[in-house]
Amino acid sequence: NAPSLAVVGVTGAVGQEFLSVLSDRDFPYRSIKMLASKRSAGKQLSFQDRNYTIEELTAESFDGIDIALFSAGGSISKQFGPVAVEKGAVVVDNSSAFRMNEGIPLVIPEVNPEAMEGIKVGMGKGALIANPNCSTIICLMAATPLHRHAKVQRMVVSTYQAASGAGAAAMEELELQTREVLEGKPPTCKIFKQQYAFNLFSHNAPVLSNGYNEEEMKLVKETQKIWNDMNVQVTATCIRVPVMRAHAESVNLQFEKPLDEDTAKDILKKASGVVVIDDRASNHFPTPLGVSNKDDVAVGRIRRDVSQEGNHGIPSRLDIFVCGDQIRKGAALNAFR
Ligand code: 11C
Repeated sequence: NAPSLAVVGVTGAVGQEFLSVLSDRDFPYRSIKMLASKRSAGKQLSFQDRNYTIEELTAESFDGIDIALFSAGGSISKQFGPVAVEKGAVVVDNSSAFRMNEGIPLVIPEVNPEAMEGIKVGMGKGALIANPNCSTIICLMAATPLHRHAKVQRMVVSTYQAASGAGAAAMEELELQTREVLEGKPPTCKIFKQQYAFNLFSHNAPVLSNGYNEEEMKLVKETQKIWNDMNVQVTATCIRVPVMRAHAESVNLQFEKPLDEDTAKDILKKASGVVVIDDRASNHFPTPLGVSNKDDVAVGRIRRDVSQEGNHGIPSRLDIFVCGDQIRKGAALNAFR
């Protein structure tokens, strides 16, 4: 019996991508409820040759729902996630609201599917699964196959994050500002406080007392939870770049055991959800545009870290460069595997 679905935040960038992924994967369902805020309620939405009326999200929205896909921000998840679970739905929540809660599985299906063990859809027994932050998903899709082989001790991540991570309105702002700047007009700054087109800046998440911003600390803490290893050392610098919908990340990995670049390349070529683009001769490597609208994360620039030359010649540090579609693998697709 195919499940009944609810998409919460269906008008947002991730909500729309949930629908694309449902369609692309021919995901079976018997009914689907399109849920959003009061502002969007009553609007029409066409999906798979059917017209739907967007409904206002209320506690009653989840009566008879088997799977609820949430992407409407943390406060909506906090308010309605537990209600949906109480009513027997399996909630996949894309917000940060419950990610670090003990007992809530934080899952990348290719990395730690075991964390979802025991959760069953359509049995009337609700559960909540948290989707990690997009930059964590993209990073760990590439780092985990190597971690399984040689155990990561320390990881240094630098991100180049797209507009889509800040939502559909930020994508519109990037497009509008680009036009404005080219026309010599002052850029409209509504979502971000500063000019975004032809610029880049430190990630817009709040900066914490330790000097890291929240986005950076998500990479630290989510990695430790997903890998179930509180000792793995992670540091990150997160930057917003004027790219539309795919994140790029430079990752330096220090392993416990030796791992040379050829072995690493072979491991990544066999990894599910990963493609290797690493053509040194023609300087061809992953790009955000190249992975846009794609399911797989692309990895390249796989090379030995030369700063370890003095390390008794033991190849145990590598640099890699990863790109992944933020909306698709970084959010919507991750909910489906
Ligand atoms: C970004 N990753 O690219 C962020 C946005 O915890 O789900 C998503 C924040 C989150 O800006």
